[in-house]
Amino acid sequence: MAHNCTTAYNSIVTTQGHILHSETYHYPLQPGDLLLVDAGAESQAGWASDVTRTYPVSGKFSPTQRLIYEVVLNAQTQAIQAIRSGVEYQDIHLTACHALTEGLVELGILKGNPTDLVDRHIHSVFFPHGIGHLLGLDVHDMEDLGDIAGYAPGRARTTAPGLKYLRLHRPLQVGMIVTIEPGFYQVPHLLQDPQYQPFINWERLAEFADVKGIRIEDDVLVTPQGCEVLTQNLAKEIETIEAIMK
Ligand SMILES: [Mn+2]
Repeated sequence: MAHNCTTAYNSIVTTQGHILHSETYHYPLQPGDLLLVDAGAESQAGWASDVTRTYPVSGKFSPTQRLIYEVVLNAQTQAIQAIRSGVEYQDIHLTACHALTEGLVELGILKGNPTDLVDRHIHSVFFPHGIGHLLGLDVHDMEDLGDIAGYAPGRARTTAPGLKYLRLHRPLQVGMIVTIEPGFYQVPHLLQDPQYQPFINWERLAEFADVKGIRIEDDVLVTPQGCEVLTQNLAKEIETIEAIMK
């Protein structure tokens, strides 16, 4: 508002981060909660931004929140580092899926070999959406036209659980702006899905009950040299967030 912007879409501000696209705010903030804030400005000329951060209501992440946050942040960092012209956006998505899965195996939440787990789309139990989308005059730019802009000619959505929500399936080009927004969510109906059961360590997962949903989202411009994170000034490291909240 200070810069004469409006919101680019209905903000998601919630302690129930596992409810994707929730636009209701009926939950009082409790000290142990995480507050997920997905809110972006739209400039006077109509250009959209799309940013998500996840904050500990108390000002300090709990040890379990910290562990999962670091896994999500590492997945996001690895995905951003892989961005350059010519790279398939789907491979950026898979880079994040792999990093996330590897982290969850290391924490003892998922059982198995990370590469096998991603091949079998098991990561989608905790990360059930795509890594991001095109950003422009609309927040999901051109999606009102279906996948015409998002999918290269001859490509169509798959039905595979780990890929079907991918909103962009093209090689990246200089000048594109994409979002990179991996997350971790405990969605009850997905956790109950039989296909995932053999791969989840329930006893271990129960220790992470205070992590309902974490997402970290930045807007990234593809440049001739690689990429530029346009939203990098908004803190996302645990130490920085806790210092600001102090
Ligand atoms: Mn987004």
